Amino acid sequence: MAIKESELILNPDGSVYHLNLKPENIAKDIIFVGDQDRVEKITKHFDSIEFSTQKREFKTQTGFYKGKRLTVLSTGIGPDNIDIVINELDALVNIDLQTRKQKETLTSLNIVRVGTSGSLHKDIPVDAFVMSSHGLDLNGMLHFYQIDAVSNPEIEDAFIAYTNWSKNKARPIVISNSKKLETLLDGENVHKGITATAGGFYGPQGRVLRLALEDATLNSKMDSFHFNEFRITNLEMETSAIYGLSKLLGHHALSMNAIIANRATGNFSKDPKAVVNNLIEYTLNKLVE
Ligand code: R1P
Repeated sequence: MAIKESELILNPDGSVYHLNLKPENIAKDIIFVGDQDRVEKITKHFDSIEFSTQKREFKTQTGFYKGKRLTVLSTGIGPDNIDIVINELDALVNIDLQTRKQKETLTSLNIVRVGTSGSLHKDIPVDAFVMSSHGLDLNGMLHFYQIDAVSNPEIEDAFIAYTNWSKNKARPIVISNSKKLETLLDGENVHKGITATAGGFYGPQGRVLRLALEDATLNSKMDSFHFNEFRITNLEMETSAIYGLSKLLGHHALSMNAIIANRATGNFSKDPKAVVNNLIEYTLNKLVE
């Protein structure tokens, strides 16, 4: 059955609706960043750039780094944007946009997020790198999909019991990374742990300005939560959505986080641009190793 025009919206030039991209515009290896201004901080290292476009917060550039074709794409902030980005990227490789039918042979993309994040532990200081072993979904977007095949109920139930998670909030979901990309991007000074993904920056991450929180102790409970060798290392707004949708659609995904804030000590990096640049260079070089 062909997917209707209202469900898979294409622009007049045949590109997908939000990302403004056609199939030939993207590489199979894709770097996600949140901030659209970070795209060129990556592609300035490229040998050449063959394609650039931008619509809203979704800026894309494709080119070559040390001979490898890479696409860099900004997702903007939050899991709602990740729903748009991953579904439209998947459509570009796995749906024939002319016939509007799923292709017989499916393609797996390699997706690496280079993000910024806040650490929850004193021993993961500002300016460190964290690789996300899992995404811990605290926002609920993924519950609109059939997620049983990718979730980890044992860890989720332990987390729900430990934090006395409110029934009024979406059930947390734990999704693991791509082991293939974990091996490729691994390095000596890289911390590893569960990355919690919130659906907001203030209350959903425990920040209080003028509004009281449903559970003011949640961050400290997350800080001390353990499951086997895993602990929750950091808090941001995209990883669990990237891991969940990628796994469901057959893509490989890994999040690399530059720690710019330490929520346990209250410290903020003296030079956040430098730590992000270091992570960009680290990631690019690992991708071509
Ligand atoms: C919030 O300021 C944004 O910064 C973090 C959060 O996940 C959120 O997107 O990541 P990025 O720097 O990758 O956008």
